[in-house]
Amino acid sequence: MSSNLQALNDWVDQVAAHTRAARVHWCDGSGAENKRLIAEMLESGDLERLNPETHPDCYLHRSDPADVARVEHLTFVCSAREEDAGPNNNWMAPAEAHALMKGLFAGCMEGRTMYVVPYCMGPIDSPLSRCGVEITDSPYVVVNMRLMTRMGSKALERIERDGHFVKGLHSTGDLDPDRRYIVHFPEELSIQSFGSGYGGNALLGKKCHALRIASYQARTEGWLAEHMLIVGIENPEGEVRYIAGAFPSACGKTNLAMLIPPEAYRESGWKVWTVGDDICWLHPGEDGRLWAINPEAGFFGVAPGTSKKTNPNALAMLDRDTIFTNVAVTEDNRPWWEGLDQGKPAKDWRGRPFDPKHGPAAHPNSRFTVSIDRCPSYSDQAESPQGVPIDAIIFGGRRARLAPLVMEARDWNHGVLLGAGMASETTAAATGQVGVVRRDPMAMKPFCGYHFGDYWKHWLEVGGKLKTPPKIFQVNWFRRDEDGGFIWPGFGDNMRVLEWILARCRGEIEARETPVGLLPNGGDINLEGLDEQPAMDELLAVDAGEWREEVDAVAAHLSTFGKRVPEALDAELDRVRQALT
Ligand code: GTP
Ligand code: SPV
Ligand code: MN
Repeated sequence: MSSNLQALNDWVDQVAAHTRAARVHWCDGSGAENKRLIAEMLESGDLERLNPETHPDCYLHRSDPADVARVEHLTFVCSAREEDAGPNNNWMAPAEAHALMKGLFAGCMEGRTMYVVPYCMGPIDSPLSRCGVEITDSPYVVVNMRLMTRMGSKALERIERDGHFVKGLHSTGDLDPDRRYIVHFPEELSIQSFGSGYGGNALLGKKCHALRIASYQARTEGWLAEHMLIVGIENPEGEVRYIAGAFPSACGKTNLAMLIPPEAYRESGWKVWTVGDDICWLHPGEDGRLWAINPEAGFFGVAPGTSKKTNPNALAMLDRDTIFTNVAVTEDNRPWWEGLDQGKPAKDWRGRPFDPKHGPAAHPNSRFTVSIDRCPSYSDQAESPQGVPIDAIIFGGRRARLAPLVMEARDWNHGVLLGAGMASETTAAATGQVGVVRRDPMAMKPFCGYHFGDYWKHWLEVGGKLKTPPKIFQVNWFRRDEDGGFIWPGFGDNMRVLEWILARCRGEIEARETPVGLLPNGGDINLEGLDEQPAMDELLAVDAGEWREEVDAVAAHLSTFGKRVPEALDAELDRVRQALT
């Protein structure tokens, strides 16, 4: 097979020759193809079948123990000029990167099948969608791409119509961490990834294409590619309003995207509709609003912490047609992870008999891959070619202290400052130390394909052109008390905060002005039905002294981006500083 696009055929031929692949397989995305690949992986040991009675068509993949998360220190943006990648990225000169990768890929698929995976990010017929082709030697990547994107013949047809596509080249290589590189060529619209089979390192449609490459394209084309969930909230009158939310990796996007409202809300008719849980492409519409599509078609969600209590919608979709990566298994071969409220682990994520001395049974970054249409709260607007209109954007992070439960920006520019100043405790989603506070602007630190200074300027420009920009909020579900426990119950109860946010968007409720933003008045967050009353005074406090330190820390952070930081952002920060003194 081949395509009727010469550029694609030539590239495939050239890669096949260079990697010395034994066979080339063009993926059509069919059920039969998927079945065949699964059977081969069961045979090779890449996959294990989970309990077919409790979990039909569910499989477990155990990755290499040294390949369990994104590797930010080995991820590069190779723009022609170093300054265009910015201090927020590792940079390598394109020629050097091409030479390095050429060496690594030489002969790396000898004896192996090379898969050509055409995919479409976004609904096949949406003008906002973009396509790519990933060449990979990993059948695990193929079956994941089939769940995560619109993959196969339909995507290829669109690529042939469009005449262009993002080129992604991937090989698991020998999984040697010293020979692992994820490199991006934004100006060439291409990606090369070698030496990892895990998540965002290997499923190139996700972070590599839909964020790093797309953010670069979005800047020149006047839109935004963001690390955001998209959720619709239906009120008792039947009106649905959409919120987009940026939270760093493993900080609650999947959970918020499919939350189940507290009982009292459900009884009065509130409903939640899931559009996306990780990536959001935002386009200014002719009506002067921002419209959002989810470029993905599936979830690659964090398993630990997922339970009937915290995320029943997720649990409901994980009992069939799911690929689990690095979870533990029970005696009767059901998937298991920390926080799951039933069963106990027999084997840990590495396949060893479970022993707490070895650490958690499931890897903290263990994941499930499942098609989004399995989600009980999947929105009927999610496939809409023009997307959904966004009323509010929220920025959140894990902060044990300081950041209040919720706060509204006074206007778009102040909101951009809140996003640029975001900080969060690091998680297991990337290799490195966990639990240290780092600045993660707009939750895009690892994903913005160009200089953050230019990125903030772009944000200001996009907002400046909107007739009705979304209101911007900052939230924090992760405030801790003296004993280290979370003060806010979180999960479904986050609906209480979303209700306040939407009431603000509709101009239905007053807020308290503080130097750092607009906060709820006492009693305005609905706490009805909570067994324990959270310490709201603490959750909504603004300590001027601590905030002055924060403003200094944000200023220091912004200054690391030099002259490209827009003046309007510095001015906004000065305004906050003044207000605090
Ligand atoms: P990525 O897929 O890495 O981008 O992560 P994500 O932002 O989608 O995070 P996810 O929703 O998967 O949550 C990550 C972890 O945070 C899980 O262990 C959740 O159980 C936990 N979590 C999510 N929401 C809340 C919350 O409101 N409160 C608390 N305490 N924990 C939460
Ligand atoms: C994240 O780390 O933000 C993820 C998982 O969503 S990965 O696909 O590995 O990027
Ligand atoms: Mn993510």
